[in-house]
Amino acid sequence: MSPPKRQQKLVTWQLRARFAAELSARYAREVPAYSTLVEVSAQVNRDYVTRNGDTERLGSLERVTAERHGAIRVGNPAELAAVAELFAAFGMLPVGYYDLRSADSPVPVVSTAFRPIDADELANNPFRVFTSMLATRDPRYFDAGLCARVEAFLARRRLFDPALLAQARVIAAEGGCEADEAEAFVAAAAAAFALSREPIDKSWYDELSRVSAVAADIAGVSSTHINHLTPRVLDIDDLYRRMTERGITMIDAIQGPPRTDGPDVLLRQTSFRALDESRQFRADGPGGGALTEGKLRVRFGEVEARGVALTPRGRDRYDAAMARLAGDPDPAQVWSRYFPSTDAEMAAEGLAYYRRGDPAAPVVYEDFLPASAAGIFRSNLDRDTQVGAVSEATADSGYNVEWLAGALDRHIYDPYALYESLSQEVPA
Ligand code: OOG
Ligand code: NI
Repeated sequence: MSPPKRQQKLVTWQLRARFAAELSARYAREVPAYSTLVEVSAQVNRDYVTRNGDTERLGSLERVTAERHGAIRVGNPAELAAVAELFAAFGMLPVGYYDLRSADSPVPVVSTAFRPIDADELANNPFRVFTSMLATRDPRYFDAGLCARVEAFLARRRLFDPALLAQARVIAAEGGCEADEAEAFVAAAAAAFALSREPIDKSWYDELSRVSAVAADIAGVSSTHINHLTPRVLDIDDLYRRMTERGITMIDAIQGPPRTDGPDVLLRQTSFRALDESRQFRADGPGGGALTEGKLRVRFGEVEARGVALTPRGRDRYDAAMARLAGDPDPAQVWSRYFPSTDAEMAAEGLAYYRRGDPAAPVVYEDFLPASAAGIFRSNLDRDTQVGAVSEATADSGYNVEWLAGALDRHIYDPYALYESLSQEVPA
């Protein structure tokens, strides 16, 4: 008799790494420019290591090379709660609250980021997903009639198989699962974020597009999808140059802080538009209406570089510097009036988090920036509706971090509290 096959258990971070890898493989098959981006990113990172030799400072080369963030958009609190349930199986918990309606270029969503929070989990695989929910209660975008129709549409669709969510709950509670089960679970979870090939109801999609392209992308279709996956590079200026040389038009300047000789802080990002993709549209008419081929651009490419996490004091400084930078011909010079040029001074002035105060051990910024996020949203739209300034009456329409915690029935982690505790941890 042969001995029973010993099953190998996969723990949370291994599931998360597989989930990220599976999403990445799927995205690469469908969005060719993404494959190019991943390839060029890996080269940039290898060359950076060769040039500098100092790469472990902001995470191991292994971590950085596998590192991705994704973005998804959902329609209502129930969908967001389902996402939270699924991601919990991968050790991805909601961190932070972003209200992109109050960005310079407003988008009708409120968002959080699902990500690991512990030092070892982050070191093993920091996969994170920026997750936005349509703000249907905001009357600047949705009048009462449209709000009701959007909510009814959303209530009828189902983003995830209930069996998948039930399995996610068990895996989250047990901190992993057997290898066999993992394979099917990861595949099913990744498949839930594929771009739907179902025909799109043209008049409904167009009506929502007139409100906001983001509203149409979220509530004009029957499912959610990964709209970008972002690799991380150690030198984003180098990446930008190389992508441009390869003939890929990067749409933006690099968002976030300028390049300086000092320590990298927070997050710098840039993106490019993906190509049009063919989709089927259903015209109105008796019996459902005829199908026609159309084009949509809903998926794009983005890349990022991460630096040290700023303290609230550092963040205030950052916001002040960014306000002064706008349009200045010499951004690095402006920057130097706000930030010192060494980690030692950053640490001494309490501007950024370092492990046990050691300037050689920065705590990496793991989150997002509302201004870049809104910029990323907008730069990938053909056009979007401009709304008026926020009035007192509609300032938040009841959305805020407490509301989000209640809607998810989960704690929303405060990024600063997490960085603070990472900075105090005794290294293993
Ligand atoms: C999310 C945009 C935010 C980022 O990197 O700031 C984001 C979206 O387009 O859905 O991913
Ligand atoms: Ni992004």
